[in-house]
Amino acid sequence: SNDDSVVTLLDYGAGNVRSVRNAIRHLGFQIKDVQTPKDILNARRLIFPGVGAFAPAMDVLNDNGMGEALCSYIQNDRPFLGICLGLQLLFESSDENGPVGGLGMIPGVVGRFDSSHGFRVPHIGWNALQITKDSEILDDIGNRHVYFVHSYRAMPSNENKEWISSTCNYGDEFIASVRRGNVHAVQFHPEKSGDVGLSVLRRFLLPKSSLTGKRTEGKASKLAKRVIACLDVRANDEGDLVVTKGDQYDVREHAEQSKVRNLGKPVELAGQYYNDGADEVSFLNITGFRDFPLGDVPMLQVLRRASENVFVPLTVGGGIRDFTDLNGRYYSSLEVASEYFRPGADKISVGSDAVHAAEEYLKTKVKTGKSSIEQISRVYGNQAVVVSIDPRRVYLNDPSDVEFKSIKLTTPGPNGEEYAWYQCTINGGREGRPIGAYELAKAVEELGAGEILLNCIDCDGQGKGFDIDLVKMISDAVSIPVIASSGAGVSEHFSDVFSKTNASAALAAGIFHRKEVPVQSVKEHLLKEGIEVRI
Ligand code: 1PR
Repeated sequence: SNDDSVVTLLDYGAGNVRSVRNAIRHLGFQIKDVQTPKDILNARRLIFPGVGAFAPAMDVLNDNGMGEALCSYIQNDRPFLGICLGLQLLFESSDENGPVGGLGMIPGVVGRFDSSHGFRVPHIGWNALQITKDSEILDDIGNRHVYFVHSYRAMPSNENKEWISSTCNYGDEFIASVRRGNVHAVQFHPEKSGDVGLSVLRRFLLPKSSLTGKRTEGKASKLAKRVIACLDVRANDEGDLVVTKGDQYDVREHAEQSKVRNLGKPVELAGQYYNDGADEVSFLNITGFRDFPLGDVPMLQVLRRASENVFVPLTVGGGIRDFTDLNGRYYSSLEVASEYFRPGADKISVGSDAVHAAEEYLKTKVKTGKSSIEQISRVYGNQAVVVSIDPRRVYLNDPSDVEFKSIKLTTPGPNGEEYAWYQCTINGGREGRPIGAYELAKAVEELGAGEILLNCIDCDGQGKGFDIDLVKMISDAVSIPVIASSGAGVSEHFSDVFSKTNASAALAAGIFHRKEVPVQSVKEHLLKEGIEVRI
């Protein structure tokens, strides 16, 4: 095509590249999908957002001549932008379920992050970059943060140093971007990195002559602590999807004839939180345990519309499990999750079904591969699977009264109890199960969860702060990132949870919906306290 507004996209169908499509469209470009190797050779500019695992991606490229076309396109110095796995595939090989051979354009082996020095894997979140050479597409970044999500990375060496345009630190120094002539690739996700990320795409897409501004220096930063806005969504009594918020999971108004509390429209609020600087937005379909989520067309519509304007990661949860509908048609939890990924979710969150899976796994010690966590992480990667834990405190006088891990409380219980264990619940807190938050967290990590969203029913909606004892126990027990949730009332609660625990992120709902504390004030407070955040 000769049309300057057309971008060719290589999407081999392994996962969700909807956010890349949304970002390209948002910048005013049209997308032409690669169907044959010839489409690659004829592209004016090509974007390759690699998704999924390394080996299956290479299989697709090797099977149909796409890989060969890609190599010749790159060797001819044609405009190219690889994203995430689209960077890794350019290297010689990867250790991901391997060694597996890559396209071999850049010397080096892609290896797994070493989690032994306390660095959680996957590497999820926002870092600033050490920009090492003129890269043009990174010119607007400076000291601002970009979003990463990956467990494997390429490392700088003498053999590949002429390719490197920026690096980043996470345990080791790794390659954040490469550039040679018109060929660019980035390990981070520009389509999920807010304004800064959109500027990277814009600089790649627009002709050089139309670009202004000059390169700003950047210095690598630590991984930033994330601030997440959460929208609990359900249909109200009129059947409209609304953002609601409970007190200890009770979402009904107490005065007004028990109506579902309505705090706004999901798409609008998501857009507002994005503009306010939220690092991520989560939607929890809180009646998903009861209703069939795929019957919930409005929820899919909410995701589709939100993802058109929100360029940070979106998580969606509620009702992810194997399901048989009224007509007897069976849907695997993977199919249910795929329906959420397709309209724009970057991660899905599993609640009740994770509890069942963990109980089963602890009983049998066998990984069947059939749980929703295993099914979804196998196809979309661990980083796409969040487990939402909904525990309730059970006070104890004597920790040996239960078989579950208990903790000595900082503040004793109502009858002076010094200990508590945290009982997992399902179905929105309605049913307690014989498993503790600690046991669940460890089990789901082994099953392949990439992150834990740690709620606490006792603290939910109370505005008295996060349950520091609980967050500390869980974030010390696992090596995947933990999101602290429930109870935020003021900015200080965020600095408290980050300074006293190993939480990677903190999530709040009520204070943002009621406009008591804007996201921006939380960020400014954290910055003032010397905590690394994305501003
Ligand atoms: O079990 O896989 O169908 O998933 C259901 C999901 O819906 C779970 O993630 C569960 O946490 C959530 N959920 C179910 N019922 C409710 C409810 O409130 N009645 N909401 C519910 C959970 C908790 C947090 C909340 C924080 C912060 N919401 O997400 O946003 O506690 O609130 P705060 O800052 O106002 O204190 P499945």
